[in-house]
Amino acid sequence: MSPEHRRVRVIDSHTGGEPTRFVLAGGPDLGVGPLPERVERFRAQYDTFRSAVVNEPRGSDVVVGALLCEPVERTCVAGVIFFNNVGYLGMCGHGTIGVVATLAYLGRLGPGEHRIETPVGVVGAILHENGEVTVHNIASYRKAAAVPVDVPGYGTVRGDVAWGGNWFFLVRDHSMELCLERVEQLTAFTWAIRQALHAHGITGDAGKEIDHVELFGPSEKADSRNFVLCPGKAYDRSPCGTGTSAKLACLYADGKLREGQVWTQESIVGSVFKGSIVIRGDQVYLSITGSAFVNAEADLVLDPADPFCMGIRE
Ligand code: PYC
Repeated sequence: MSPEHRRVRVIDSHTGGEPTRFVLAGGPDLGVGPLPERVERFRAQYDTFRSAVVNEPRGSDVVVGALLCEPVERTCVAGVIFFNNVGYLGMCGHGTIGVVATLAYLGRLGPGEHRIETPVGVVGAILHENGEVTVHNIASYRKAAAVPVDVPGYGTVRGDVAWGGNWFFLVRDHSMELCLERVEQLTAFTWAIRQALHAHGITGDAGKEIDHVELFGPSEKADSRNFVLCPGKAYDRSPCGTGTSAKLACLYADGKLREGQVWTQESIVGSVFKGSIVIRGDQVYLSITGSAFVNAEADLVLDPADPFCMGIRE
């Protein structure tokens, strides 16, 4: 190992099958200040580091990265910036569960209540004695119901536009069977929806792109099964914490979910999150419970002589 080689300390985990690569040391110095500003610095000056960590040949389209940061709020056990194969996430439910399980694995926190700072706000996290983690997400809400969008090759598709820490288009009425064998068709359908939303200027608040598309169907072991297309075209192996938050905000808006009622959301690979809502003022707050397992501790090696050192990018 020469002095030119750079080491990046990571711990990998998965939450319901969806991987999280937690960067503990060797990441870029993003300075101090609010996390949204540090995300912009990350994007503008160190985006190749994002790609080096999660993209091939070290990672894959599915890997979500989490960069450990000094929190601004002293009551927080950690600050975290989530990123993926194409960019940065506001919040990440499965990733937060993975981060808490990893910090517990390292002995940096124990069972009880903790606070984690993310670019979209502080979230609460309870590590239970049995290893499960409950995330208390930021407020979620439905922006618009049953929005029609003309999707080339599929006709008019209706869905709800909702926020759960990321922007989602949630589709209940479709003819697709939600099973692993159909992942290619499901990906093609949801990608076409995403492109149609963009083409028709259908966005979240402040013109924010809707970069997650979520389909729902019946489940044999939960209240619902989903398929979630993530921003970089990978599908979420977990039931998606922010997607489940968006879903429960819509159910509440439709009068189909009461405060405290538990909703179980199954993913396309069969993993399950439990969710419920609490109302504070006129805001809907979600709790999402799931489990994560650490599956690797490693030093990534960044060799400047490697032509794919910073990952394969489109
Ligand atoms: O669990 O919120 C989530 C998530 C977002 C993207 C992938 N997983």
